[in-house]
Amino acid sequence: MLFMMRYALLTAFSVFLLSACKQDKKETTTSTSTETTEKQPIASLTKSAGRIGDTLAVHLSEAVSGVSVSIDGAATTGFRQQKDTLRIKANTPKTGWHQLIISGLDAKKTAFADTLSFEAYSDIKPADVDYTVLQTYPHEKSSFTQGLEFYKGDLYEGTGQNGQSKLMKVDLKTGKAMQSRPLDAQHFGEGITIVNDKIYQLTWTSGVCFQYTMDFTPVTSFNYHTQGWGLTHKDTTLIMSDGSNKLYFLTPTFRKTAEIAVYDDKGPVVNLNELEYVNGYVYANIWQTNRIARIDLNTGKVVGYLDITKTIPPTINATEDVLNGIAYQPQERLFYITGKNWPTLFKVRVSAPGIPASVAGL
Ligand SMILES: [Ca+2]
Repeated sequence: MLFMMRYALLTAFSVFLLSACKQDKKETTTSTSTETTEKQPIASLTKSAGRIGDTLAVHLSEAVSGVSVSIDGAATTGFRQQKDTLRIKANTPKTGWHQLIISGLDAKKTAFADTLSFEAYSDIKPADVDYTVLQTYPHEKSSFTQGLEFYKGDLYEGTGQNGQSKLMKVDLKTGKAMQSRPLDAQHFGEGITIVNDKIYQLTWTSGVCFQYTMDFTPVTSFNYHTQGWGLTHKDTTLIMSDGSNKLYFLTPTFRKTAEIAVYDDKGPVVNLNELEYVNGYVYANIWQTNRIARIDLNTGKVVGYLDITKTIPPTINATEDVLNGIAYQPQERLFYITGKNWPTLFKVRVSAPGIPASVAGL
């Protein structure tokens, strides 16, 4: 009996010890994790968007010392500290979102590093790009234009709408299709471009780009995870839009290699649609507007806008049948523009400060 009581006491004591140990461990763990999670950032941006070259104001919640600043991983000396505010020059070469890291010693002389983000708008006021209509050509009113491009002197067009989407080689003088291939009804055709005798045609929401030979025989197809809107190319790099303010750079087999975010001096320029690459710039139709943006591919900045309001055919339903279709004819150095279901294709000469005569055909 005595033995059993001793055993019971010993067992109870052991259980108490074990649970006390567990409790200690639990408390220690809790206290450590609380300390880590409750550490608030010291640095915060009072305004997270501004133009390139603007000064960003970073509020500091306590007295800090030995401050270092980096933008996109590169240390910068372009900042000064005034009491509880850091003033940092937003000198980024490209528009879009950038990473800002503020590090140093906090009030207790403990190292801190806070990561912030800021959005850089363009520092350029876009120029007004003027134009002159040199000639008009008929355009099929049944063509819901989504892609337009010259290749080796011939005009190619891709059209949209489920059940009506086509790839066409168009006779410029008559506007009639010389060659035409319909897409299956489940696909809504979008932008086209031609690289090394291979035609690429995007689809809007199918996530598929079709590739054809020059006689419109399907070769293969590629998949992507965004919507498909506009398509053009620089050398063998495909450039694609998806309705956002992004342009994506892709290999000929649709592997993404880079992207840029397009901004003017007022903010992101969304709804980038049909595209045309010419000498370092992409010309982009902006969906549901009468404007074409001229975009510097090195910076993401819109450097000019071409507004074609005065040229819109009066008979069209301007809310649906929007401007969409830009093709550059390199031999003539002239642009051809049209819209969805427009009766006319316009040959135009463009002119603006910064557009060299070799592009504008001046
Ligand atoms: Ca085009």
